Amino acid sequence: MPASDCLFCKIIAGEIPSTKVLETDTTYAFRDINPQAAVHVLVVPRTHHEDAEALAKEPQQLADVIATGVQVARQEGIDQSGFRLVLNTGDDAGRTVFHAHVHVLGGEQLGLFGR
Ligand code: D5M
Repeated sequence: MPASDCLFCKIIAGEIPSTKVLETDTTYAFRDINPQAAVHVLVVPRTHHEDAEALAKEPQQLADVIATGVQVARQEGIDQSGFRLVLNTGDDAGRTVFHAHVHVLGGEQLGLFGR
């Protein structure tokens, strides 16, 4: 079920432009508008799940999003050099969009976690 006021639902529906990286029956991957690494792609489930907690209740969807993230890394040529999959949840993590999404980051040496 798309949420009518959800940015990423609108991107999936093609109502807001995005730079597609790849898509599957259940997921859509596109370039982050504000890249934090040489490669920064977002992977979203096509169905609206607000956050990681909601997505975790749909194990197949969660698996599909992770599998697409790995496929993105392979397609972008960073699967051998290394990459990071990130799911921000809640205020302390700086989450800004309320449609679950996995960040695929890589293409250069990444900084450490935390502060
Ligand atoms: O990350 C939300 C991410 O979504 C953040 O890295 C910017 C990205 N973003 C926001 N709007 C767009 C559009 N229109 N296209 C592509 N990327 C976008 P979070 O984990 O919620 O902090």
